[in-house]
Amino acid sequence: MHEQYEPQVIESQAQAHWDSNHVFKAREDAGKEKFYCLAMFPYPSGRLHMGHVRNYTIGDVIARYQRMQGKNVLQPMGWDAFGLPAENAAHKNKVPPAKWTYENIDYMREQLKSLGFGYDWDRELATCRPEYYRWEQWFFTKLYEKGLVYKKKATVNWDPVDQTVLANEQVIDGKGWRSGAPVERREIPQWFLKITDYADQLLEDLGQLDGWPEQVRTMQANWIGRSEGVEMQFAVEGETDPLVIFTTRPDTLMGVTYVAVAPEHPLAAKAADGNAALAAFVEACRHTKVAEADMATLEKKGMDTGYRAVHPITGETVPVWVANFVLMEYGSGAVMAVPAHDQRDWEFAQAHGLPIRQVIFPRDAAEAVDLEAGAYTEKGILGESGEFSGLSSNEAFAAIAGHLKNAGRGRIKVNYRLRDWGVSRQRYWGCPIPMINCPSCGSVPVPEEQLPVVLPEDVSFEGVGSPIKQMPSFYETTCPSCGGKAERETDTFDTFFESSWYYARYACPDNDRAMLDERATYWAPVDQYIGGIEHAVLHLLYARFFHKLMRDAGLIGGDEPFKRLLTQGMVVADTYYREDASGRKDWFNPADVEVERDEKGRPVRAVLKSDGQPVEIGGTEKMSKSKNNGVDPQALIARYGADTVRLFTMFAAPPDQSLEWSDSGVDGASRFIKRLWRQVYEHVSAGPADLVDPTALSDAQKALRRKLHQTIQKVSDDVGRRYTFNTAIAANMELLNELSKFDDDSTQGRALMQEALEAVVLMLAPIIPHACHGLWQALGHETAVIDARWPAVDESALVSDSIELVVQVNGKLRANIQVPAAASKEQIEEAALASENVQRFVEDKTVRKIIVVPGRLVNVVVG
Ligand code: HQ5
Ligand code: ZN
Repeated sequence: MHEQYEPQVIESQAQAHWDSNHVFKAREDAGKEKFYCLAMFPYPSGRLHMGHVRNYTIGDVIARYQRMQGKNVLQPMGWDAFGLPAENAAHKNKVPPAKWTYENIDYMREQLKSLGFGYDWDRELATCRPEYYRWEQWFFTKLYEKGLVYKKKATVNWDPVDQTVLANEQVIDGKGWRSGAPVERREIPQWFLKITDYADQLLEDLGQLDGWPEQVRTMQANWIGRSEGVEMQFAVEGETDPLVIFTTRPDTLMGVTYVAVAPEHPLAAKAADGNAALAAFVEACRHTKVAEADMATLEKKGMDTGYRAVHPITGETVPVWVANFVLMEYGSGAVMAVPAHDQRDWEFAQAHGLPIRQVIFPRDAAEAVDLEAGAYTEKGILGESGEFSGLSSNEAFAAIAGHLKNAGRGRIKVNYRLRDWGVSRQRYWGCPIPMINCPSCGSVPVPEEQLPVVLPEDVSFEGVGSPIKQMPSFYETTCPSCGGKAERETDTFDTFFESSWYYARYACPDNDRAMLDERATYWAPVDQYIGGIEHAVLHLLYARFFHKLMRDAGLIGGDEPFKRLLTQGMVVADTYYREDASGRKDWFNPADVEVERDEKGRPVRAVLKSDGQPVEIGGTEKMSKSKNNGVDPQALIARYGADTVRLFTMFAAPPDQSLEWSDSGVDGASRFIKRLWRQVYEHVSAGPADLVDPTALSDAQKALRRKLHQTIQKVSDDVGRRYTFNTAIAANMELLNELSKFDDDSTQGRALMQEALEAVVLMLAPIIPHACHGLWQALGHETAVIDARWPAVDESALVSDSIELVVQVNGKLRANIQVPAAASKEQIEEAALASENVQRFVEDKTVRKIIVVPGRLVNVVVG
């Protein structure tokens, strides 16, 4: 063993051992309990971010811990390789997206390897490879045959800079999430997956996910948005087709004063025909840059169509308006408006002078309702509602639904907020959608034997738009159905398509005959999934949906893909800047700044190292390029070694909290490993140690051994159940402190030191696996620590064999004594009287009586 801890040497030795022995190769073994540990695979963006390091360290610690429990562990890694960044880089650097992507993968793979993560690299996959995406193309055609895929023209969020459709949650404050450009609404033909067919299951099965954070389950439930209501028909005067309208508040039906339709509604188009002003309004709405998220705060614009709708109960007619706040994609594109009891309807009515009719009254007659100030949206008692007056809102729900049903004009319906998943993207760097458009047959799926539809990788990336849309060699084809000339679909899949099933493909990435095989059933579900909260809604919902689709196609077992979910917090760091006269901020990297801190470690003053002049302190924020507060993991690995980086990221915060970057924390982590190394070095330098003989220990030795096993107990719980790795590390640090003070060269003393150091090395092995590899060898083991088991708690070491009693003299506390746990009454009395303090108070008095309360106290009565 080297006296000095040399991370570079140790780490390459440990990694060489793992590599040459293929220790992380996972094999299906029905005789062993499996554990599938998965961290969300990265976009190959160029270099690892500290956030990745944190995410993957958490996963690796859990995987290594489970391995030490004797489980058959699978921990794979791969690349979410399609997507916009590669295209952006291609434009910027004039390299094809494929080349950029593969180079990044090669670089980042080396980074992951240098961190010592225990991946089964034989299962590595990249979603941009035809071996991978051919199967999602195949699956898509199967879903098409099942009727779970359809094409429709739809209004989409259009990002005019990135030239692509955005999902609703990619629109932030009406702007594209990457480009920041104001989003427009457009209508284009799109492919959709019928996720709404699974809405009820996706909601219901959340009940199985008790290993998920409550917050994420709630987000999913809200996104699915189940509501019960009534769907009814409002006839339109002079028209054959009625308006179909859904409401969750049928109790307010008697308060309808108008009906509103979306600008894209057919009735709006019909009304606009020959009404130039209305046509202009409808056209203006089409170009209004507004996303769904902003609908609530939108200025309520509208125009009367001139049509009149017939109230399904009273038979009265109300005007039909076109309104910009009604979305064609939600429900039928028509809503009944009850301005007295819906705030949006109220705002619209106020803006356009429409009547407001109150039909819901507070239960408490004393409660005031001010319809001048806004809508009254509470439930209550119906009034001005004909035969329904006097009913509560809940009673009225049933009564009005029943009335409509009997009249053949409505029914109770469950509605979901969830929309079908639009998977088309007008981008190049994605998986080609395997469909052919034939002038005579329409949409025809690419037959299985013609799959995969390979995306050409060698493309020039000069112009705007997708190169394959300008490449006849790609899109010109013949129709598989009639043999005539036809064109391929040139849209590609949303990249969430690839990430929806990768977890299953890791089970059998080499299968070139099937999407999945029985190995997927062996490994599914993922026992522990680890990733960022940014994927709480979409990725996780789509993956859950895909799992059910694959289950229903007989490809995999179980209902859910991810049994347990851990969402790790962000990595944040201090920010520093200078502001110029125009208010523009120039951000400086923390590495280039000299900081003075207060006793709590908060920065109070900072100067730029290069010029010694002050910079402003901007607070802690998520590490980002824009604030230049990122710390490059590579530089840290080079300086301290991977174990220090791993230890710091696990020690600085519990995994679900944000982690504040601190250079001194990194130093501290490095010092701790050195201290551990030193302690082991000193111990083994004195030669081999015996095994502990628990019956031969002194009191001090017993106390230390108790501390050791208490630590094992706590750390096992922290790592195995609570996932509070920070407190597990702290407990080991505390134990090591005790060990360094334990100066005992006796045979049992050295045996105990050996036992304790071994336990520390085992407990830290998942976190600092390289150092522990070296230390385990140094402690005299032939086999490597990677093959060792997690230390067991020796229950007998936990029980203390002496107890403390308080001794009173005439009822006054005079002393504390230690007696053997098994001491007899006579022995206790003897020990109490022998205590110096007790003797002082007894002096020459006569002991009348001694009362012993077992386990608690002794009272000596003198007089
Ligand atoms: C983090 C950072 C950066 C990343 N490919 C997708 C993805 O998010 C995942 C798919 C399953 C949809 C975390 C992030 C995620 C993992 C990979 N991370 N802080 N890729 N600054 O490269 O915590 O939350 O962006 O779990 O690393 O991130 S990724
Ligand atoms: Zn055809």
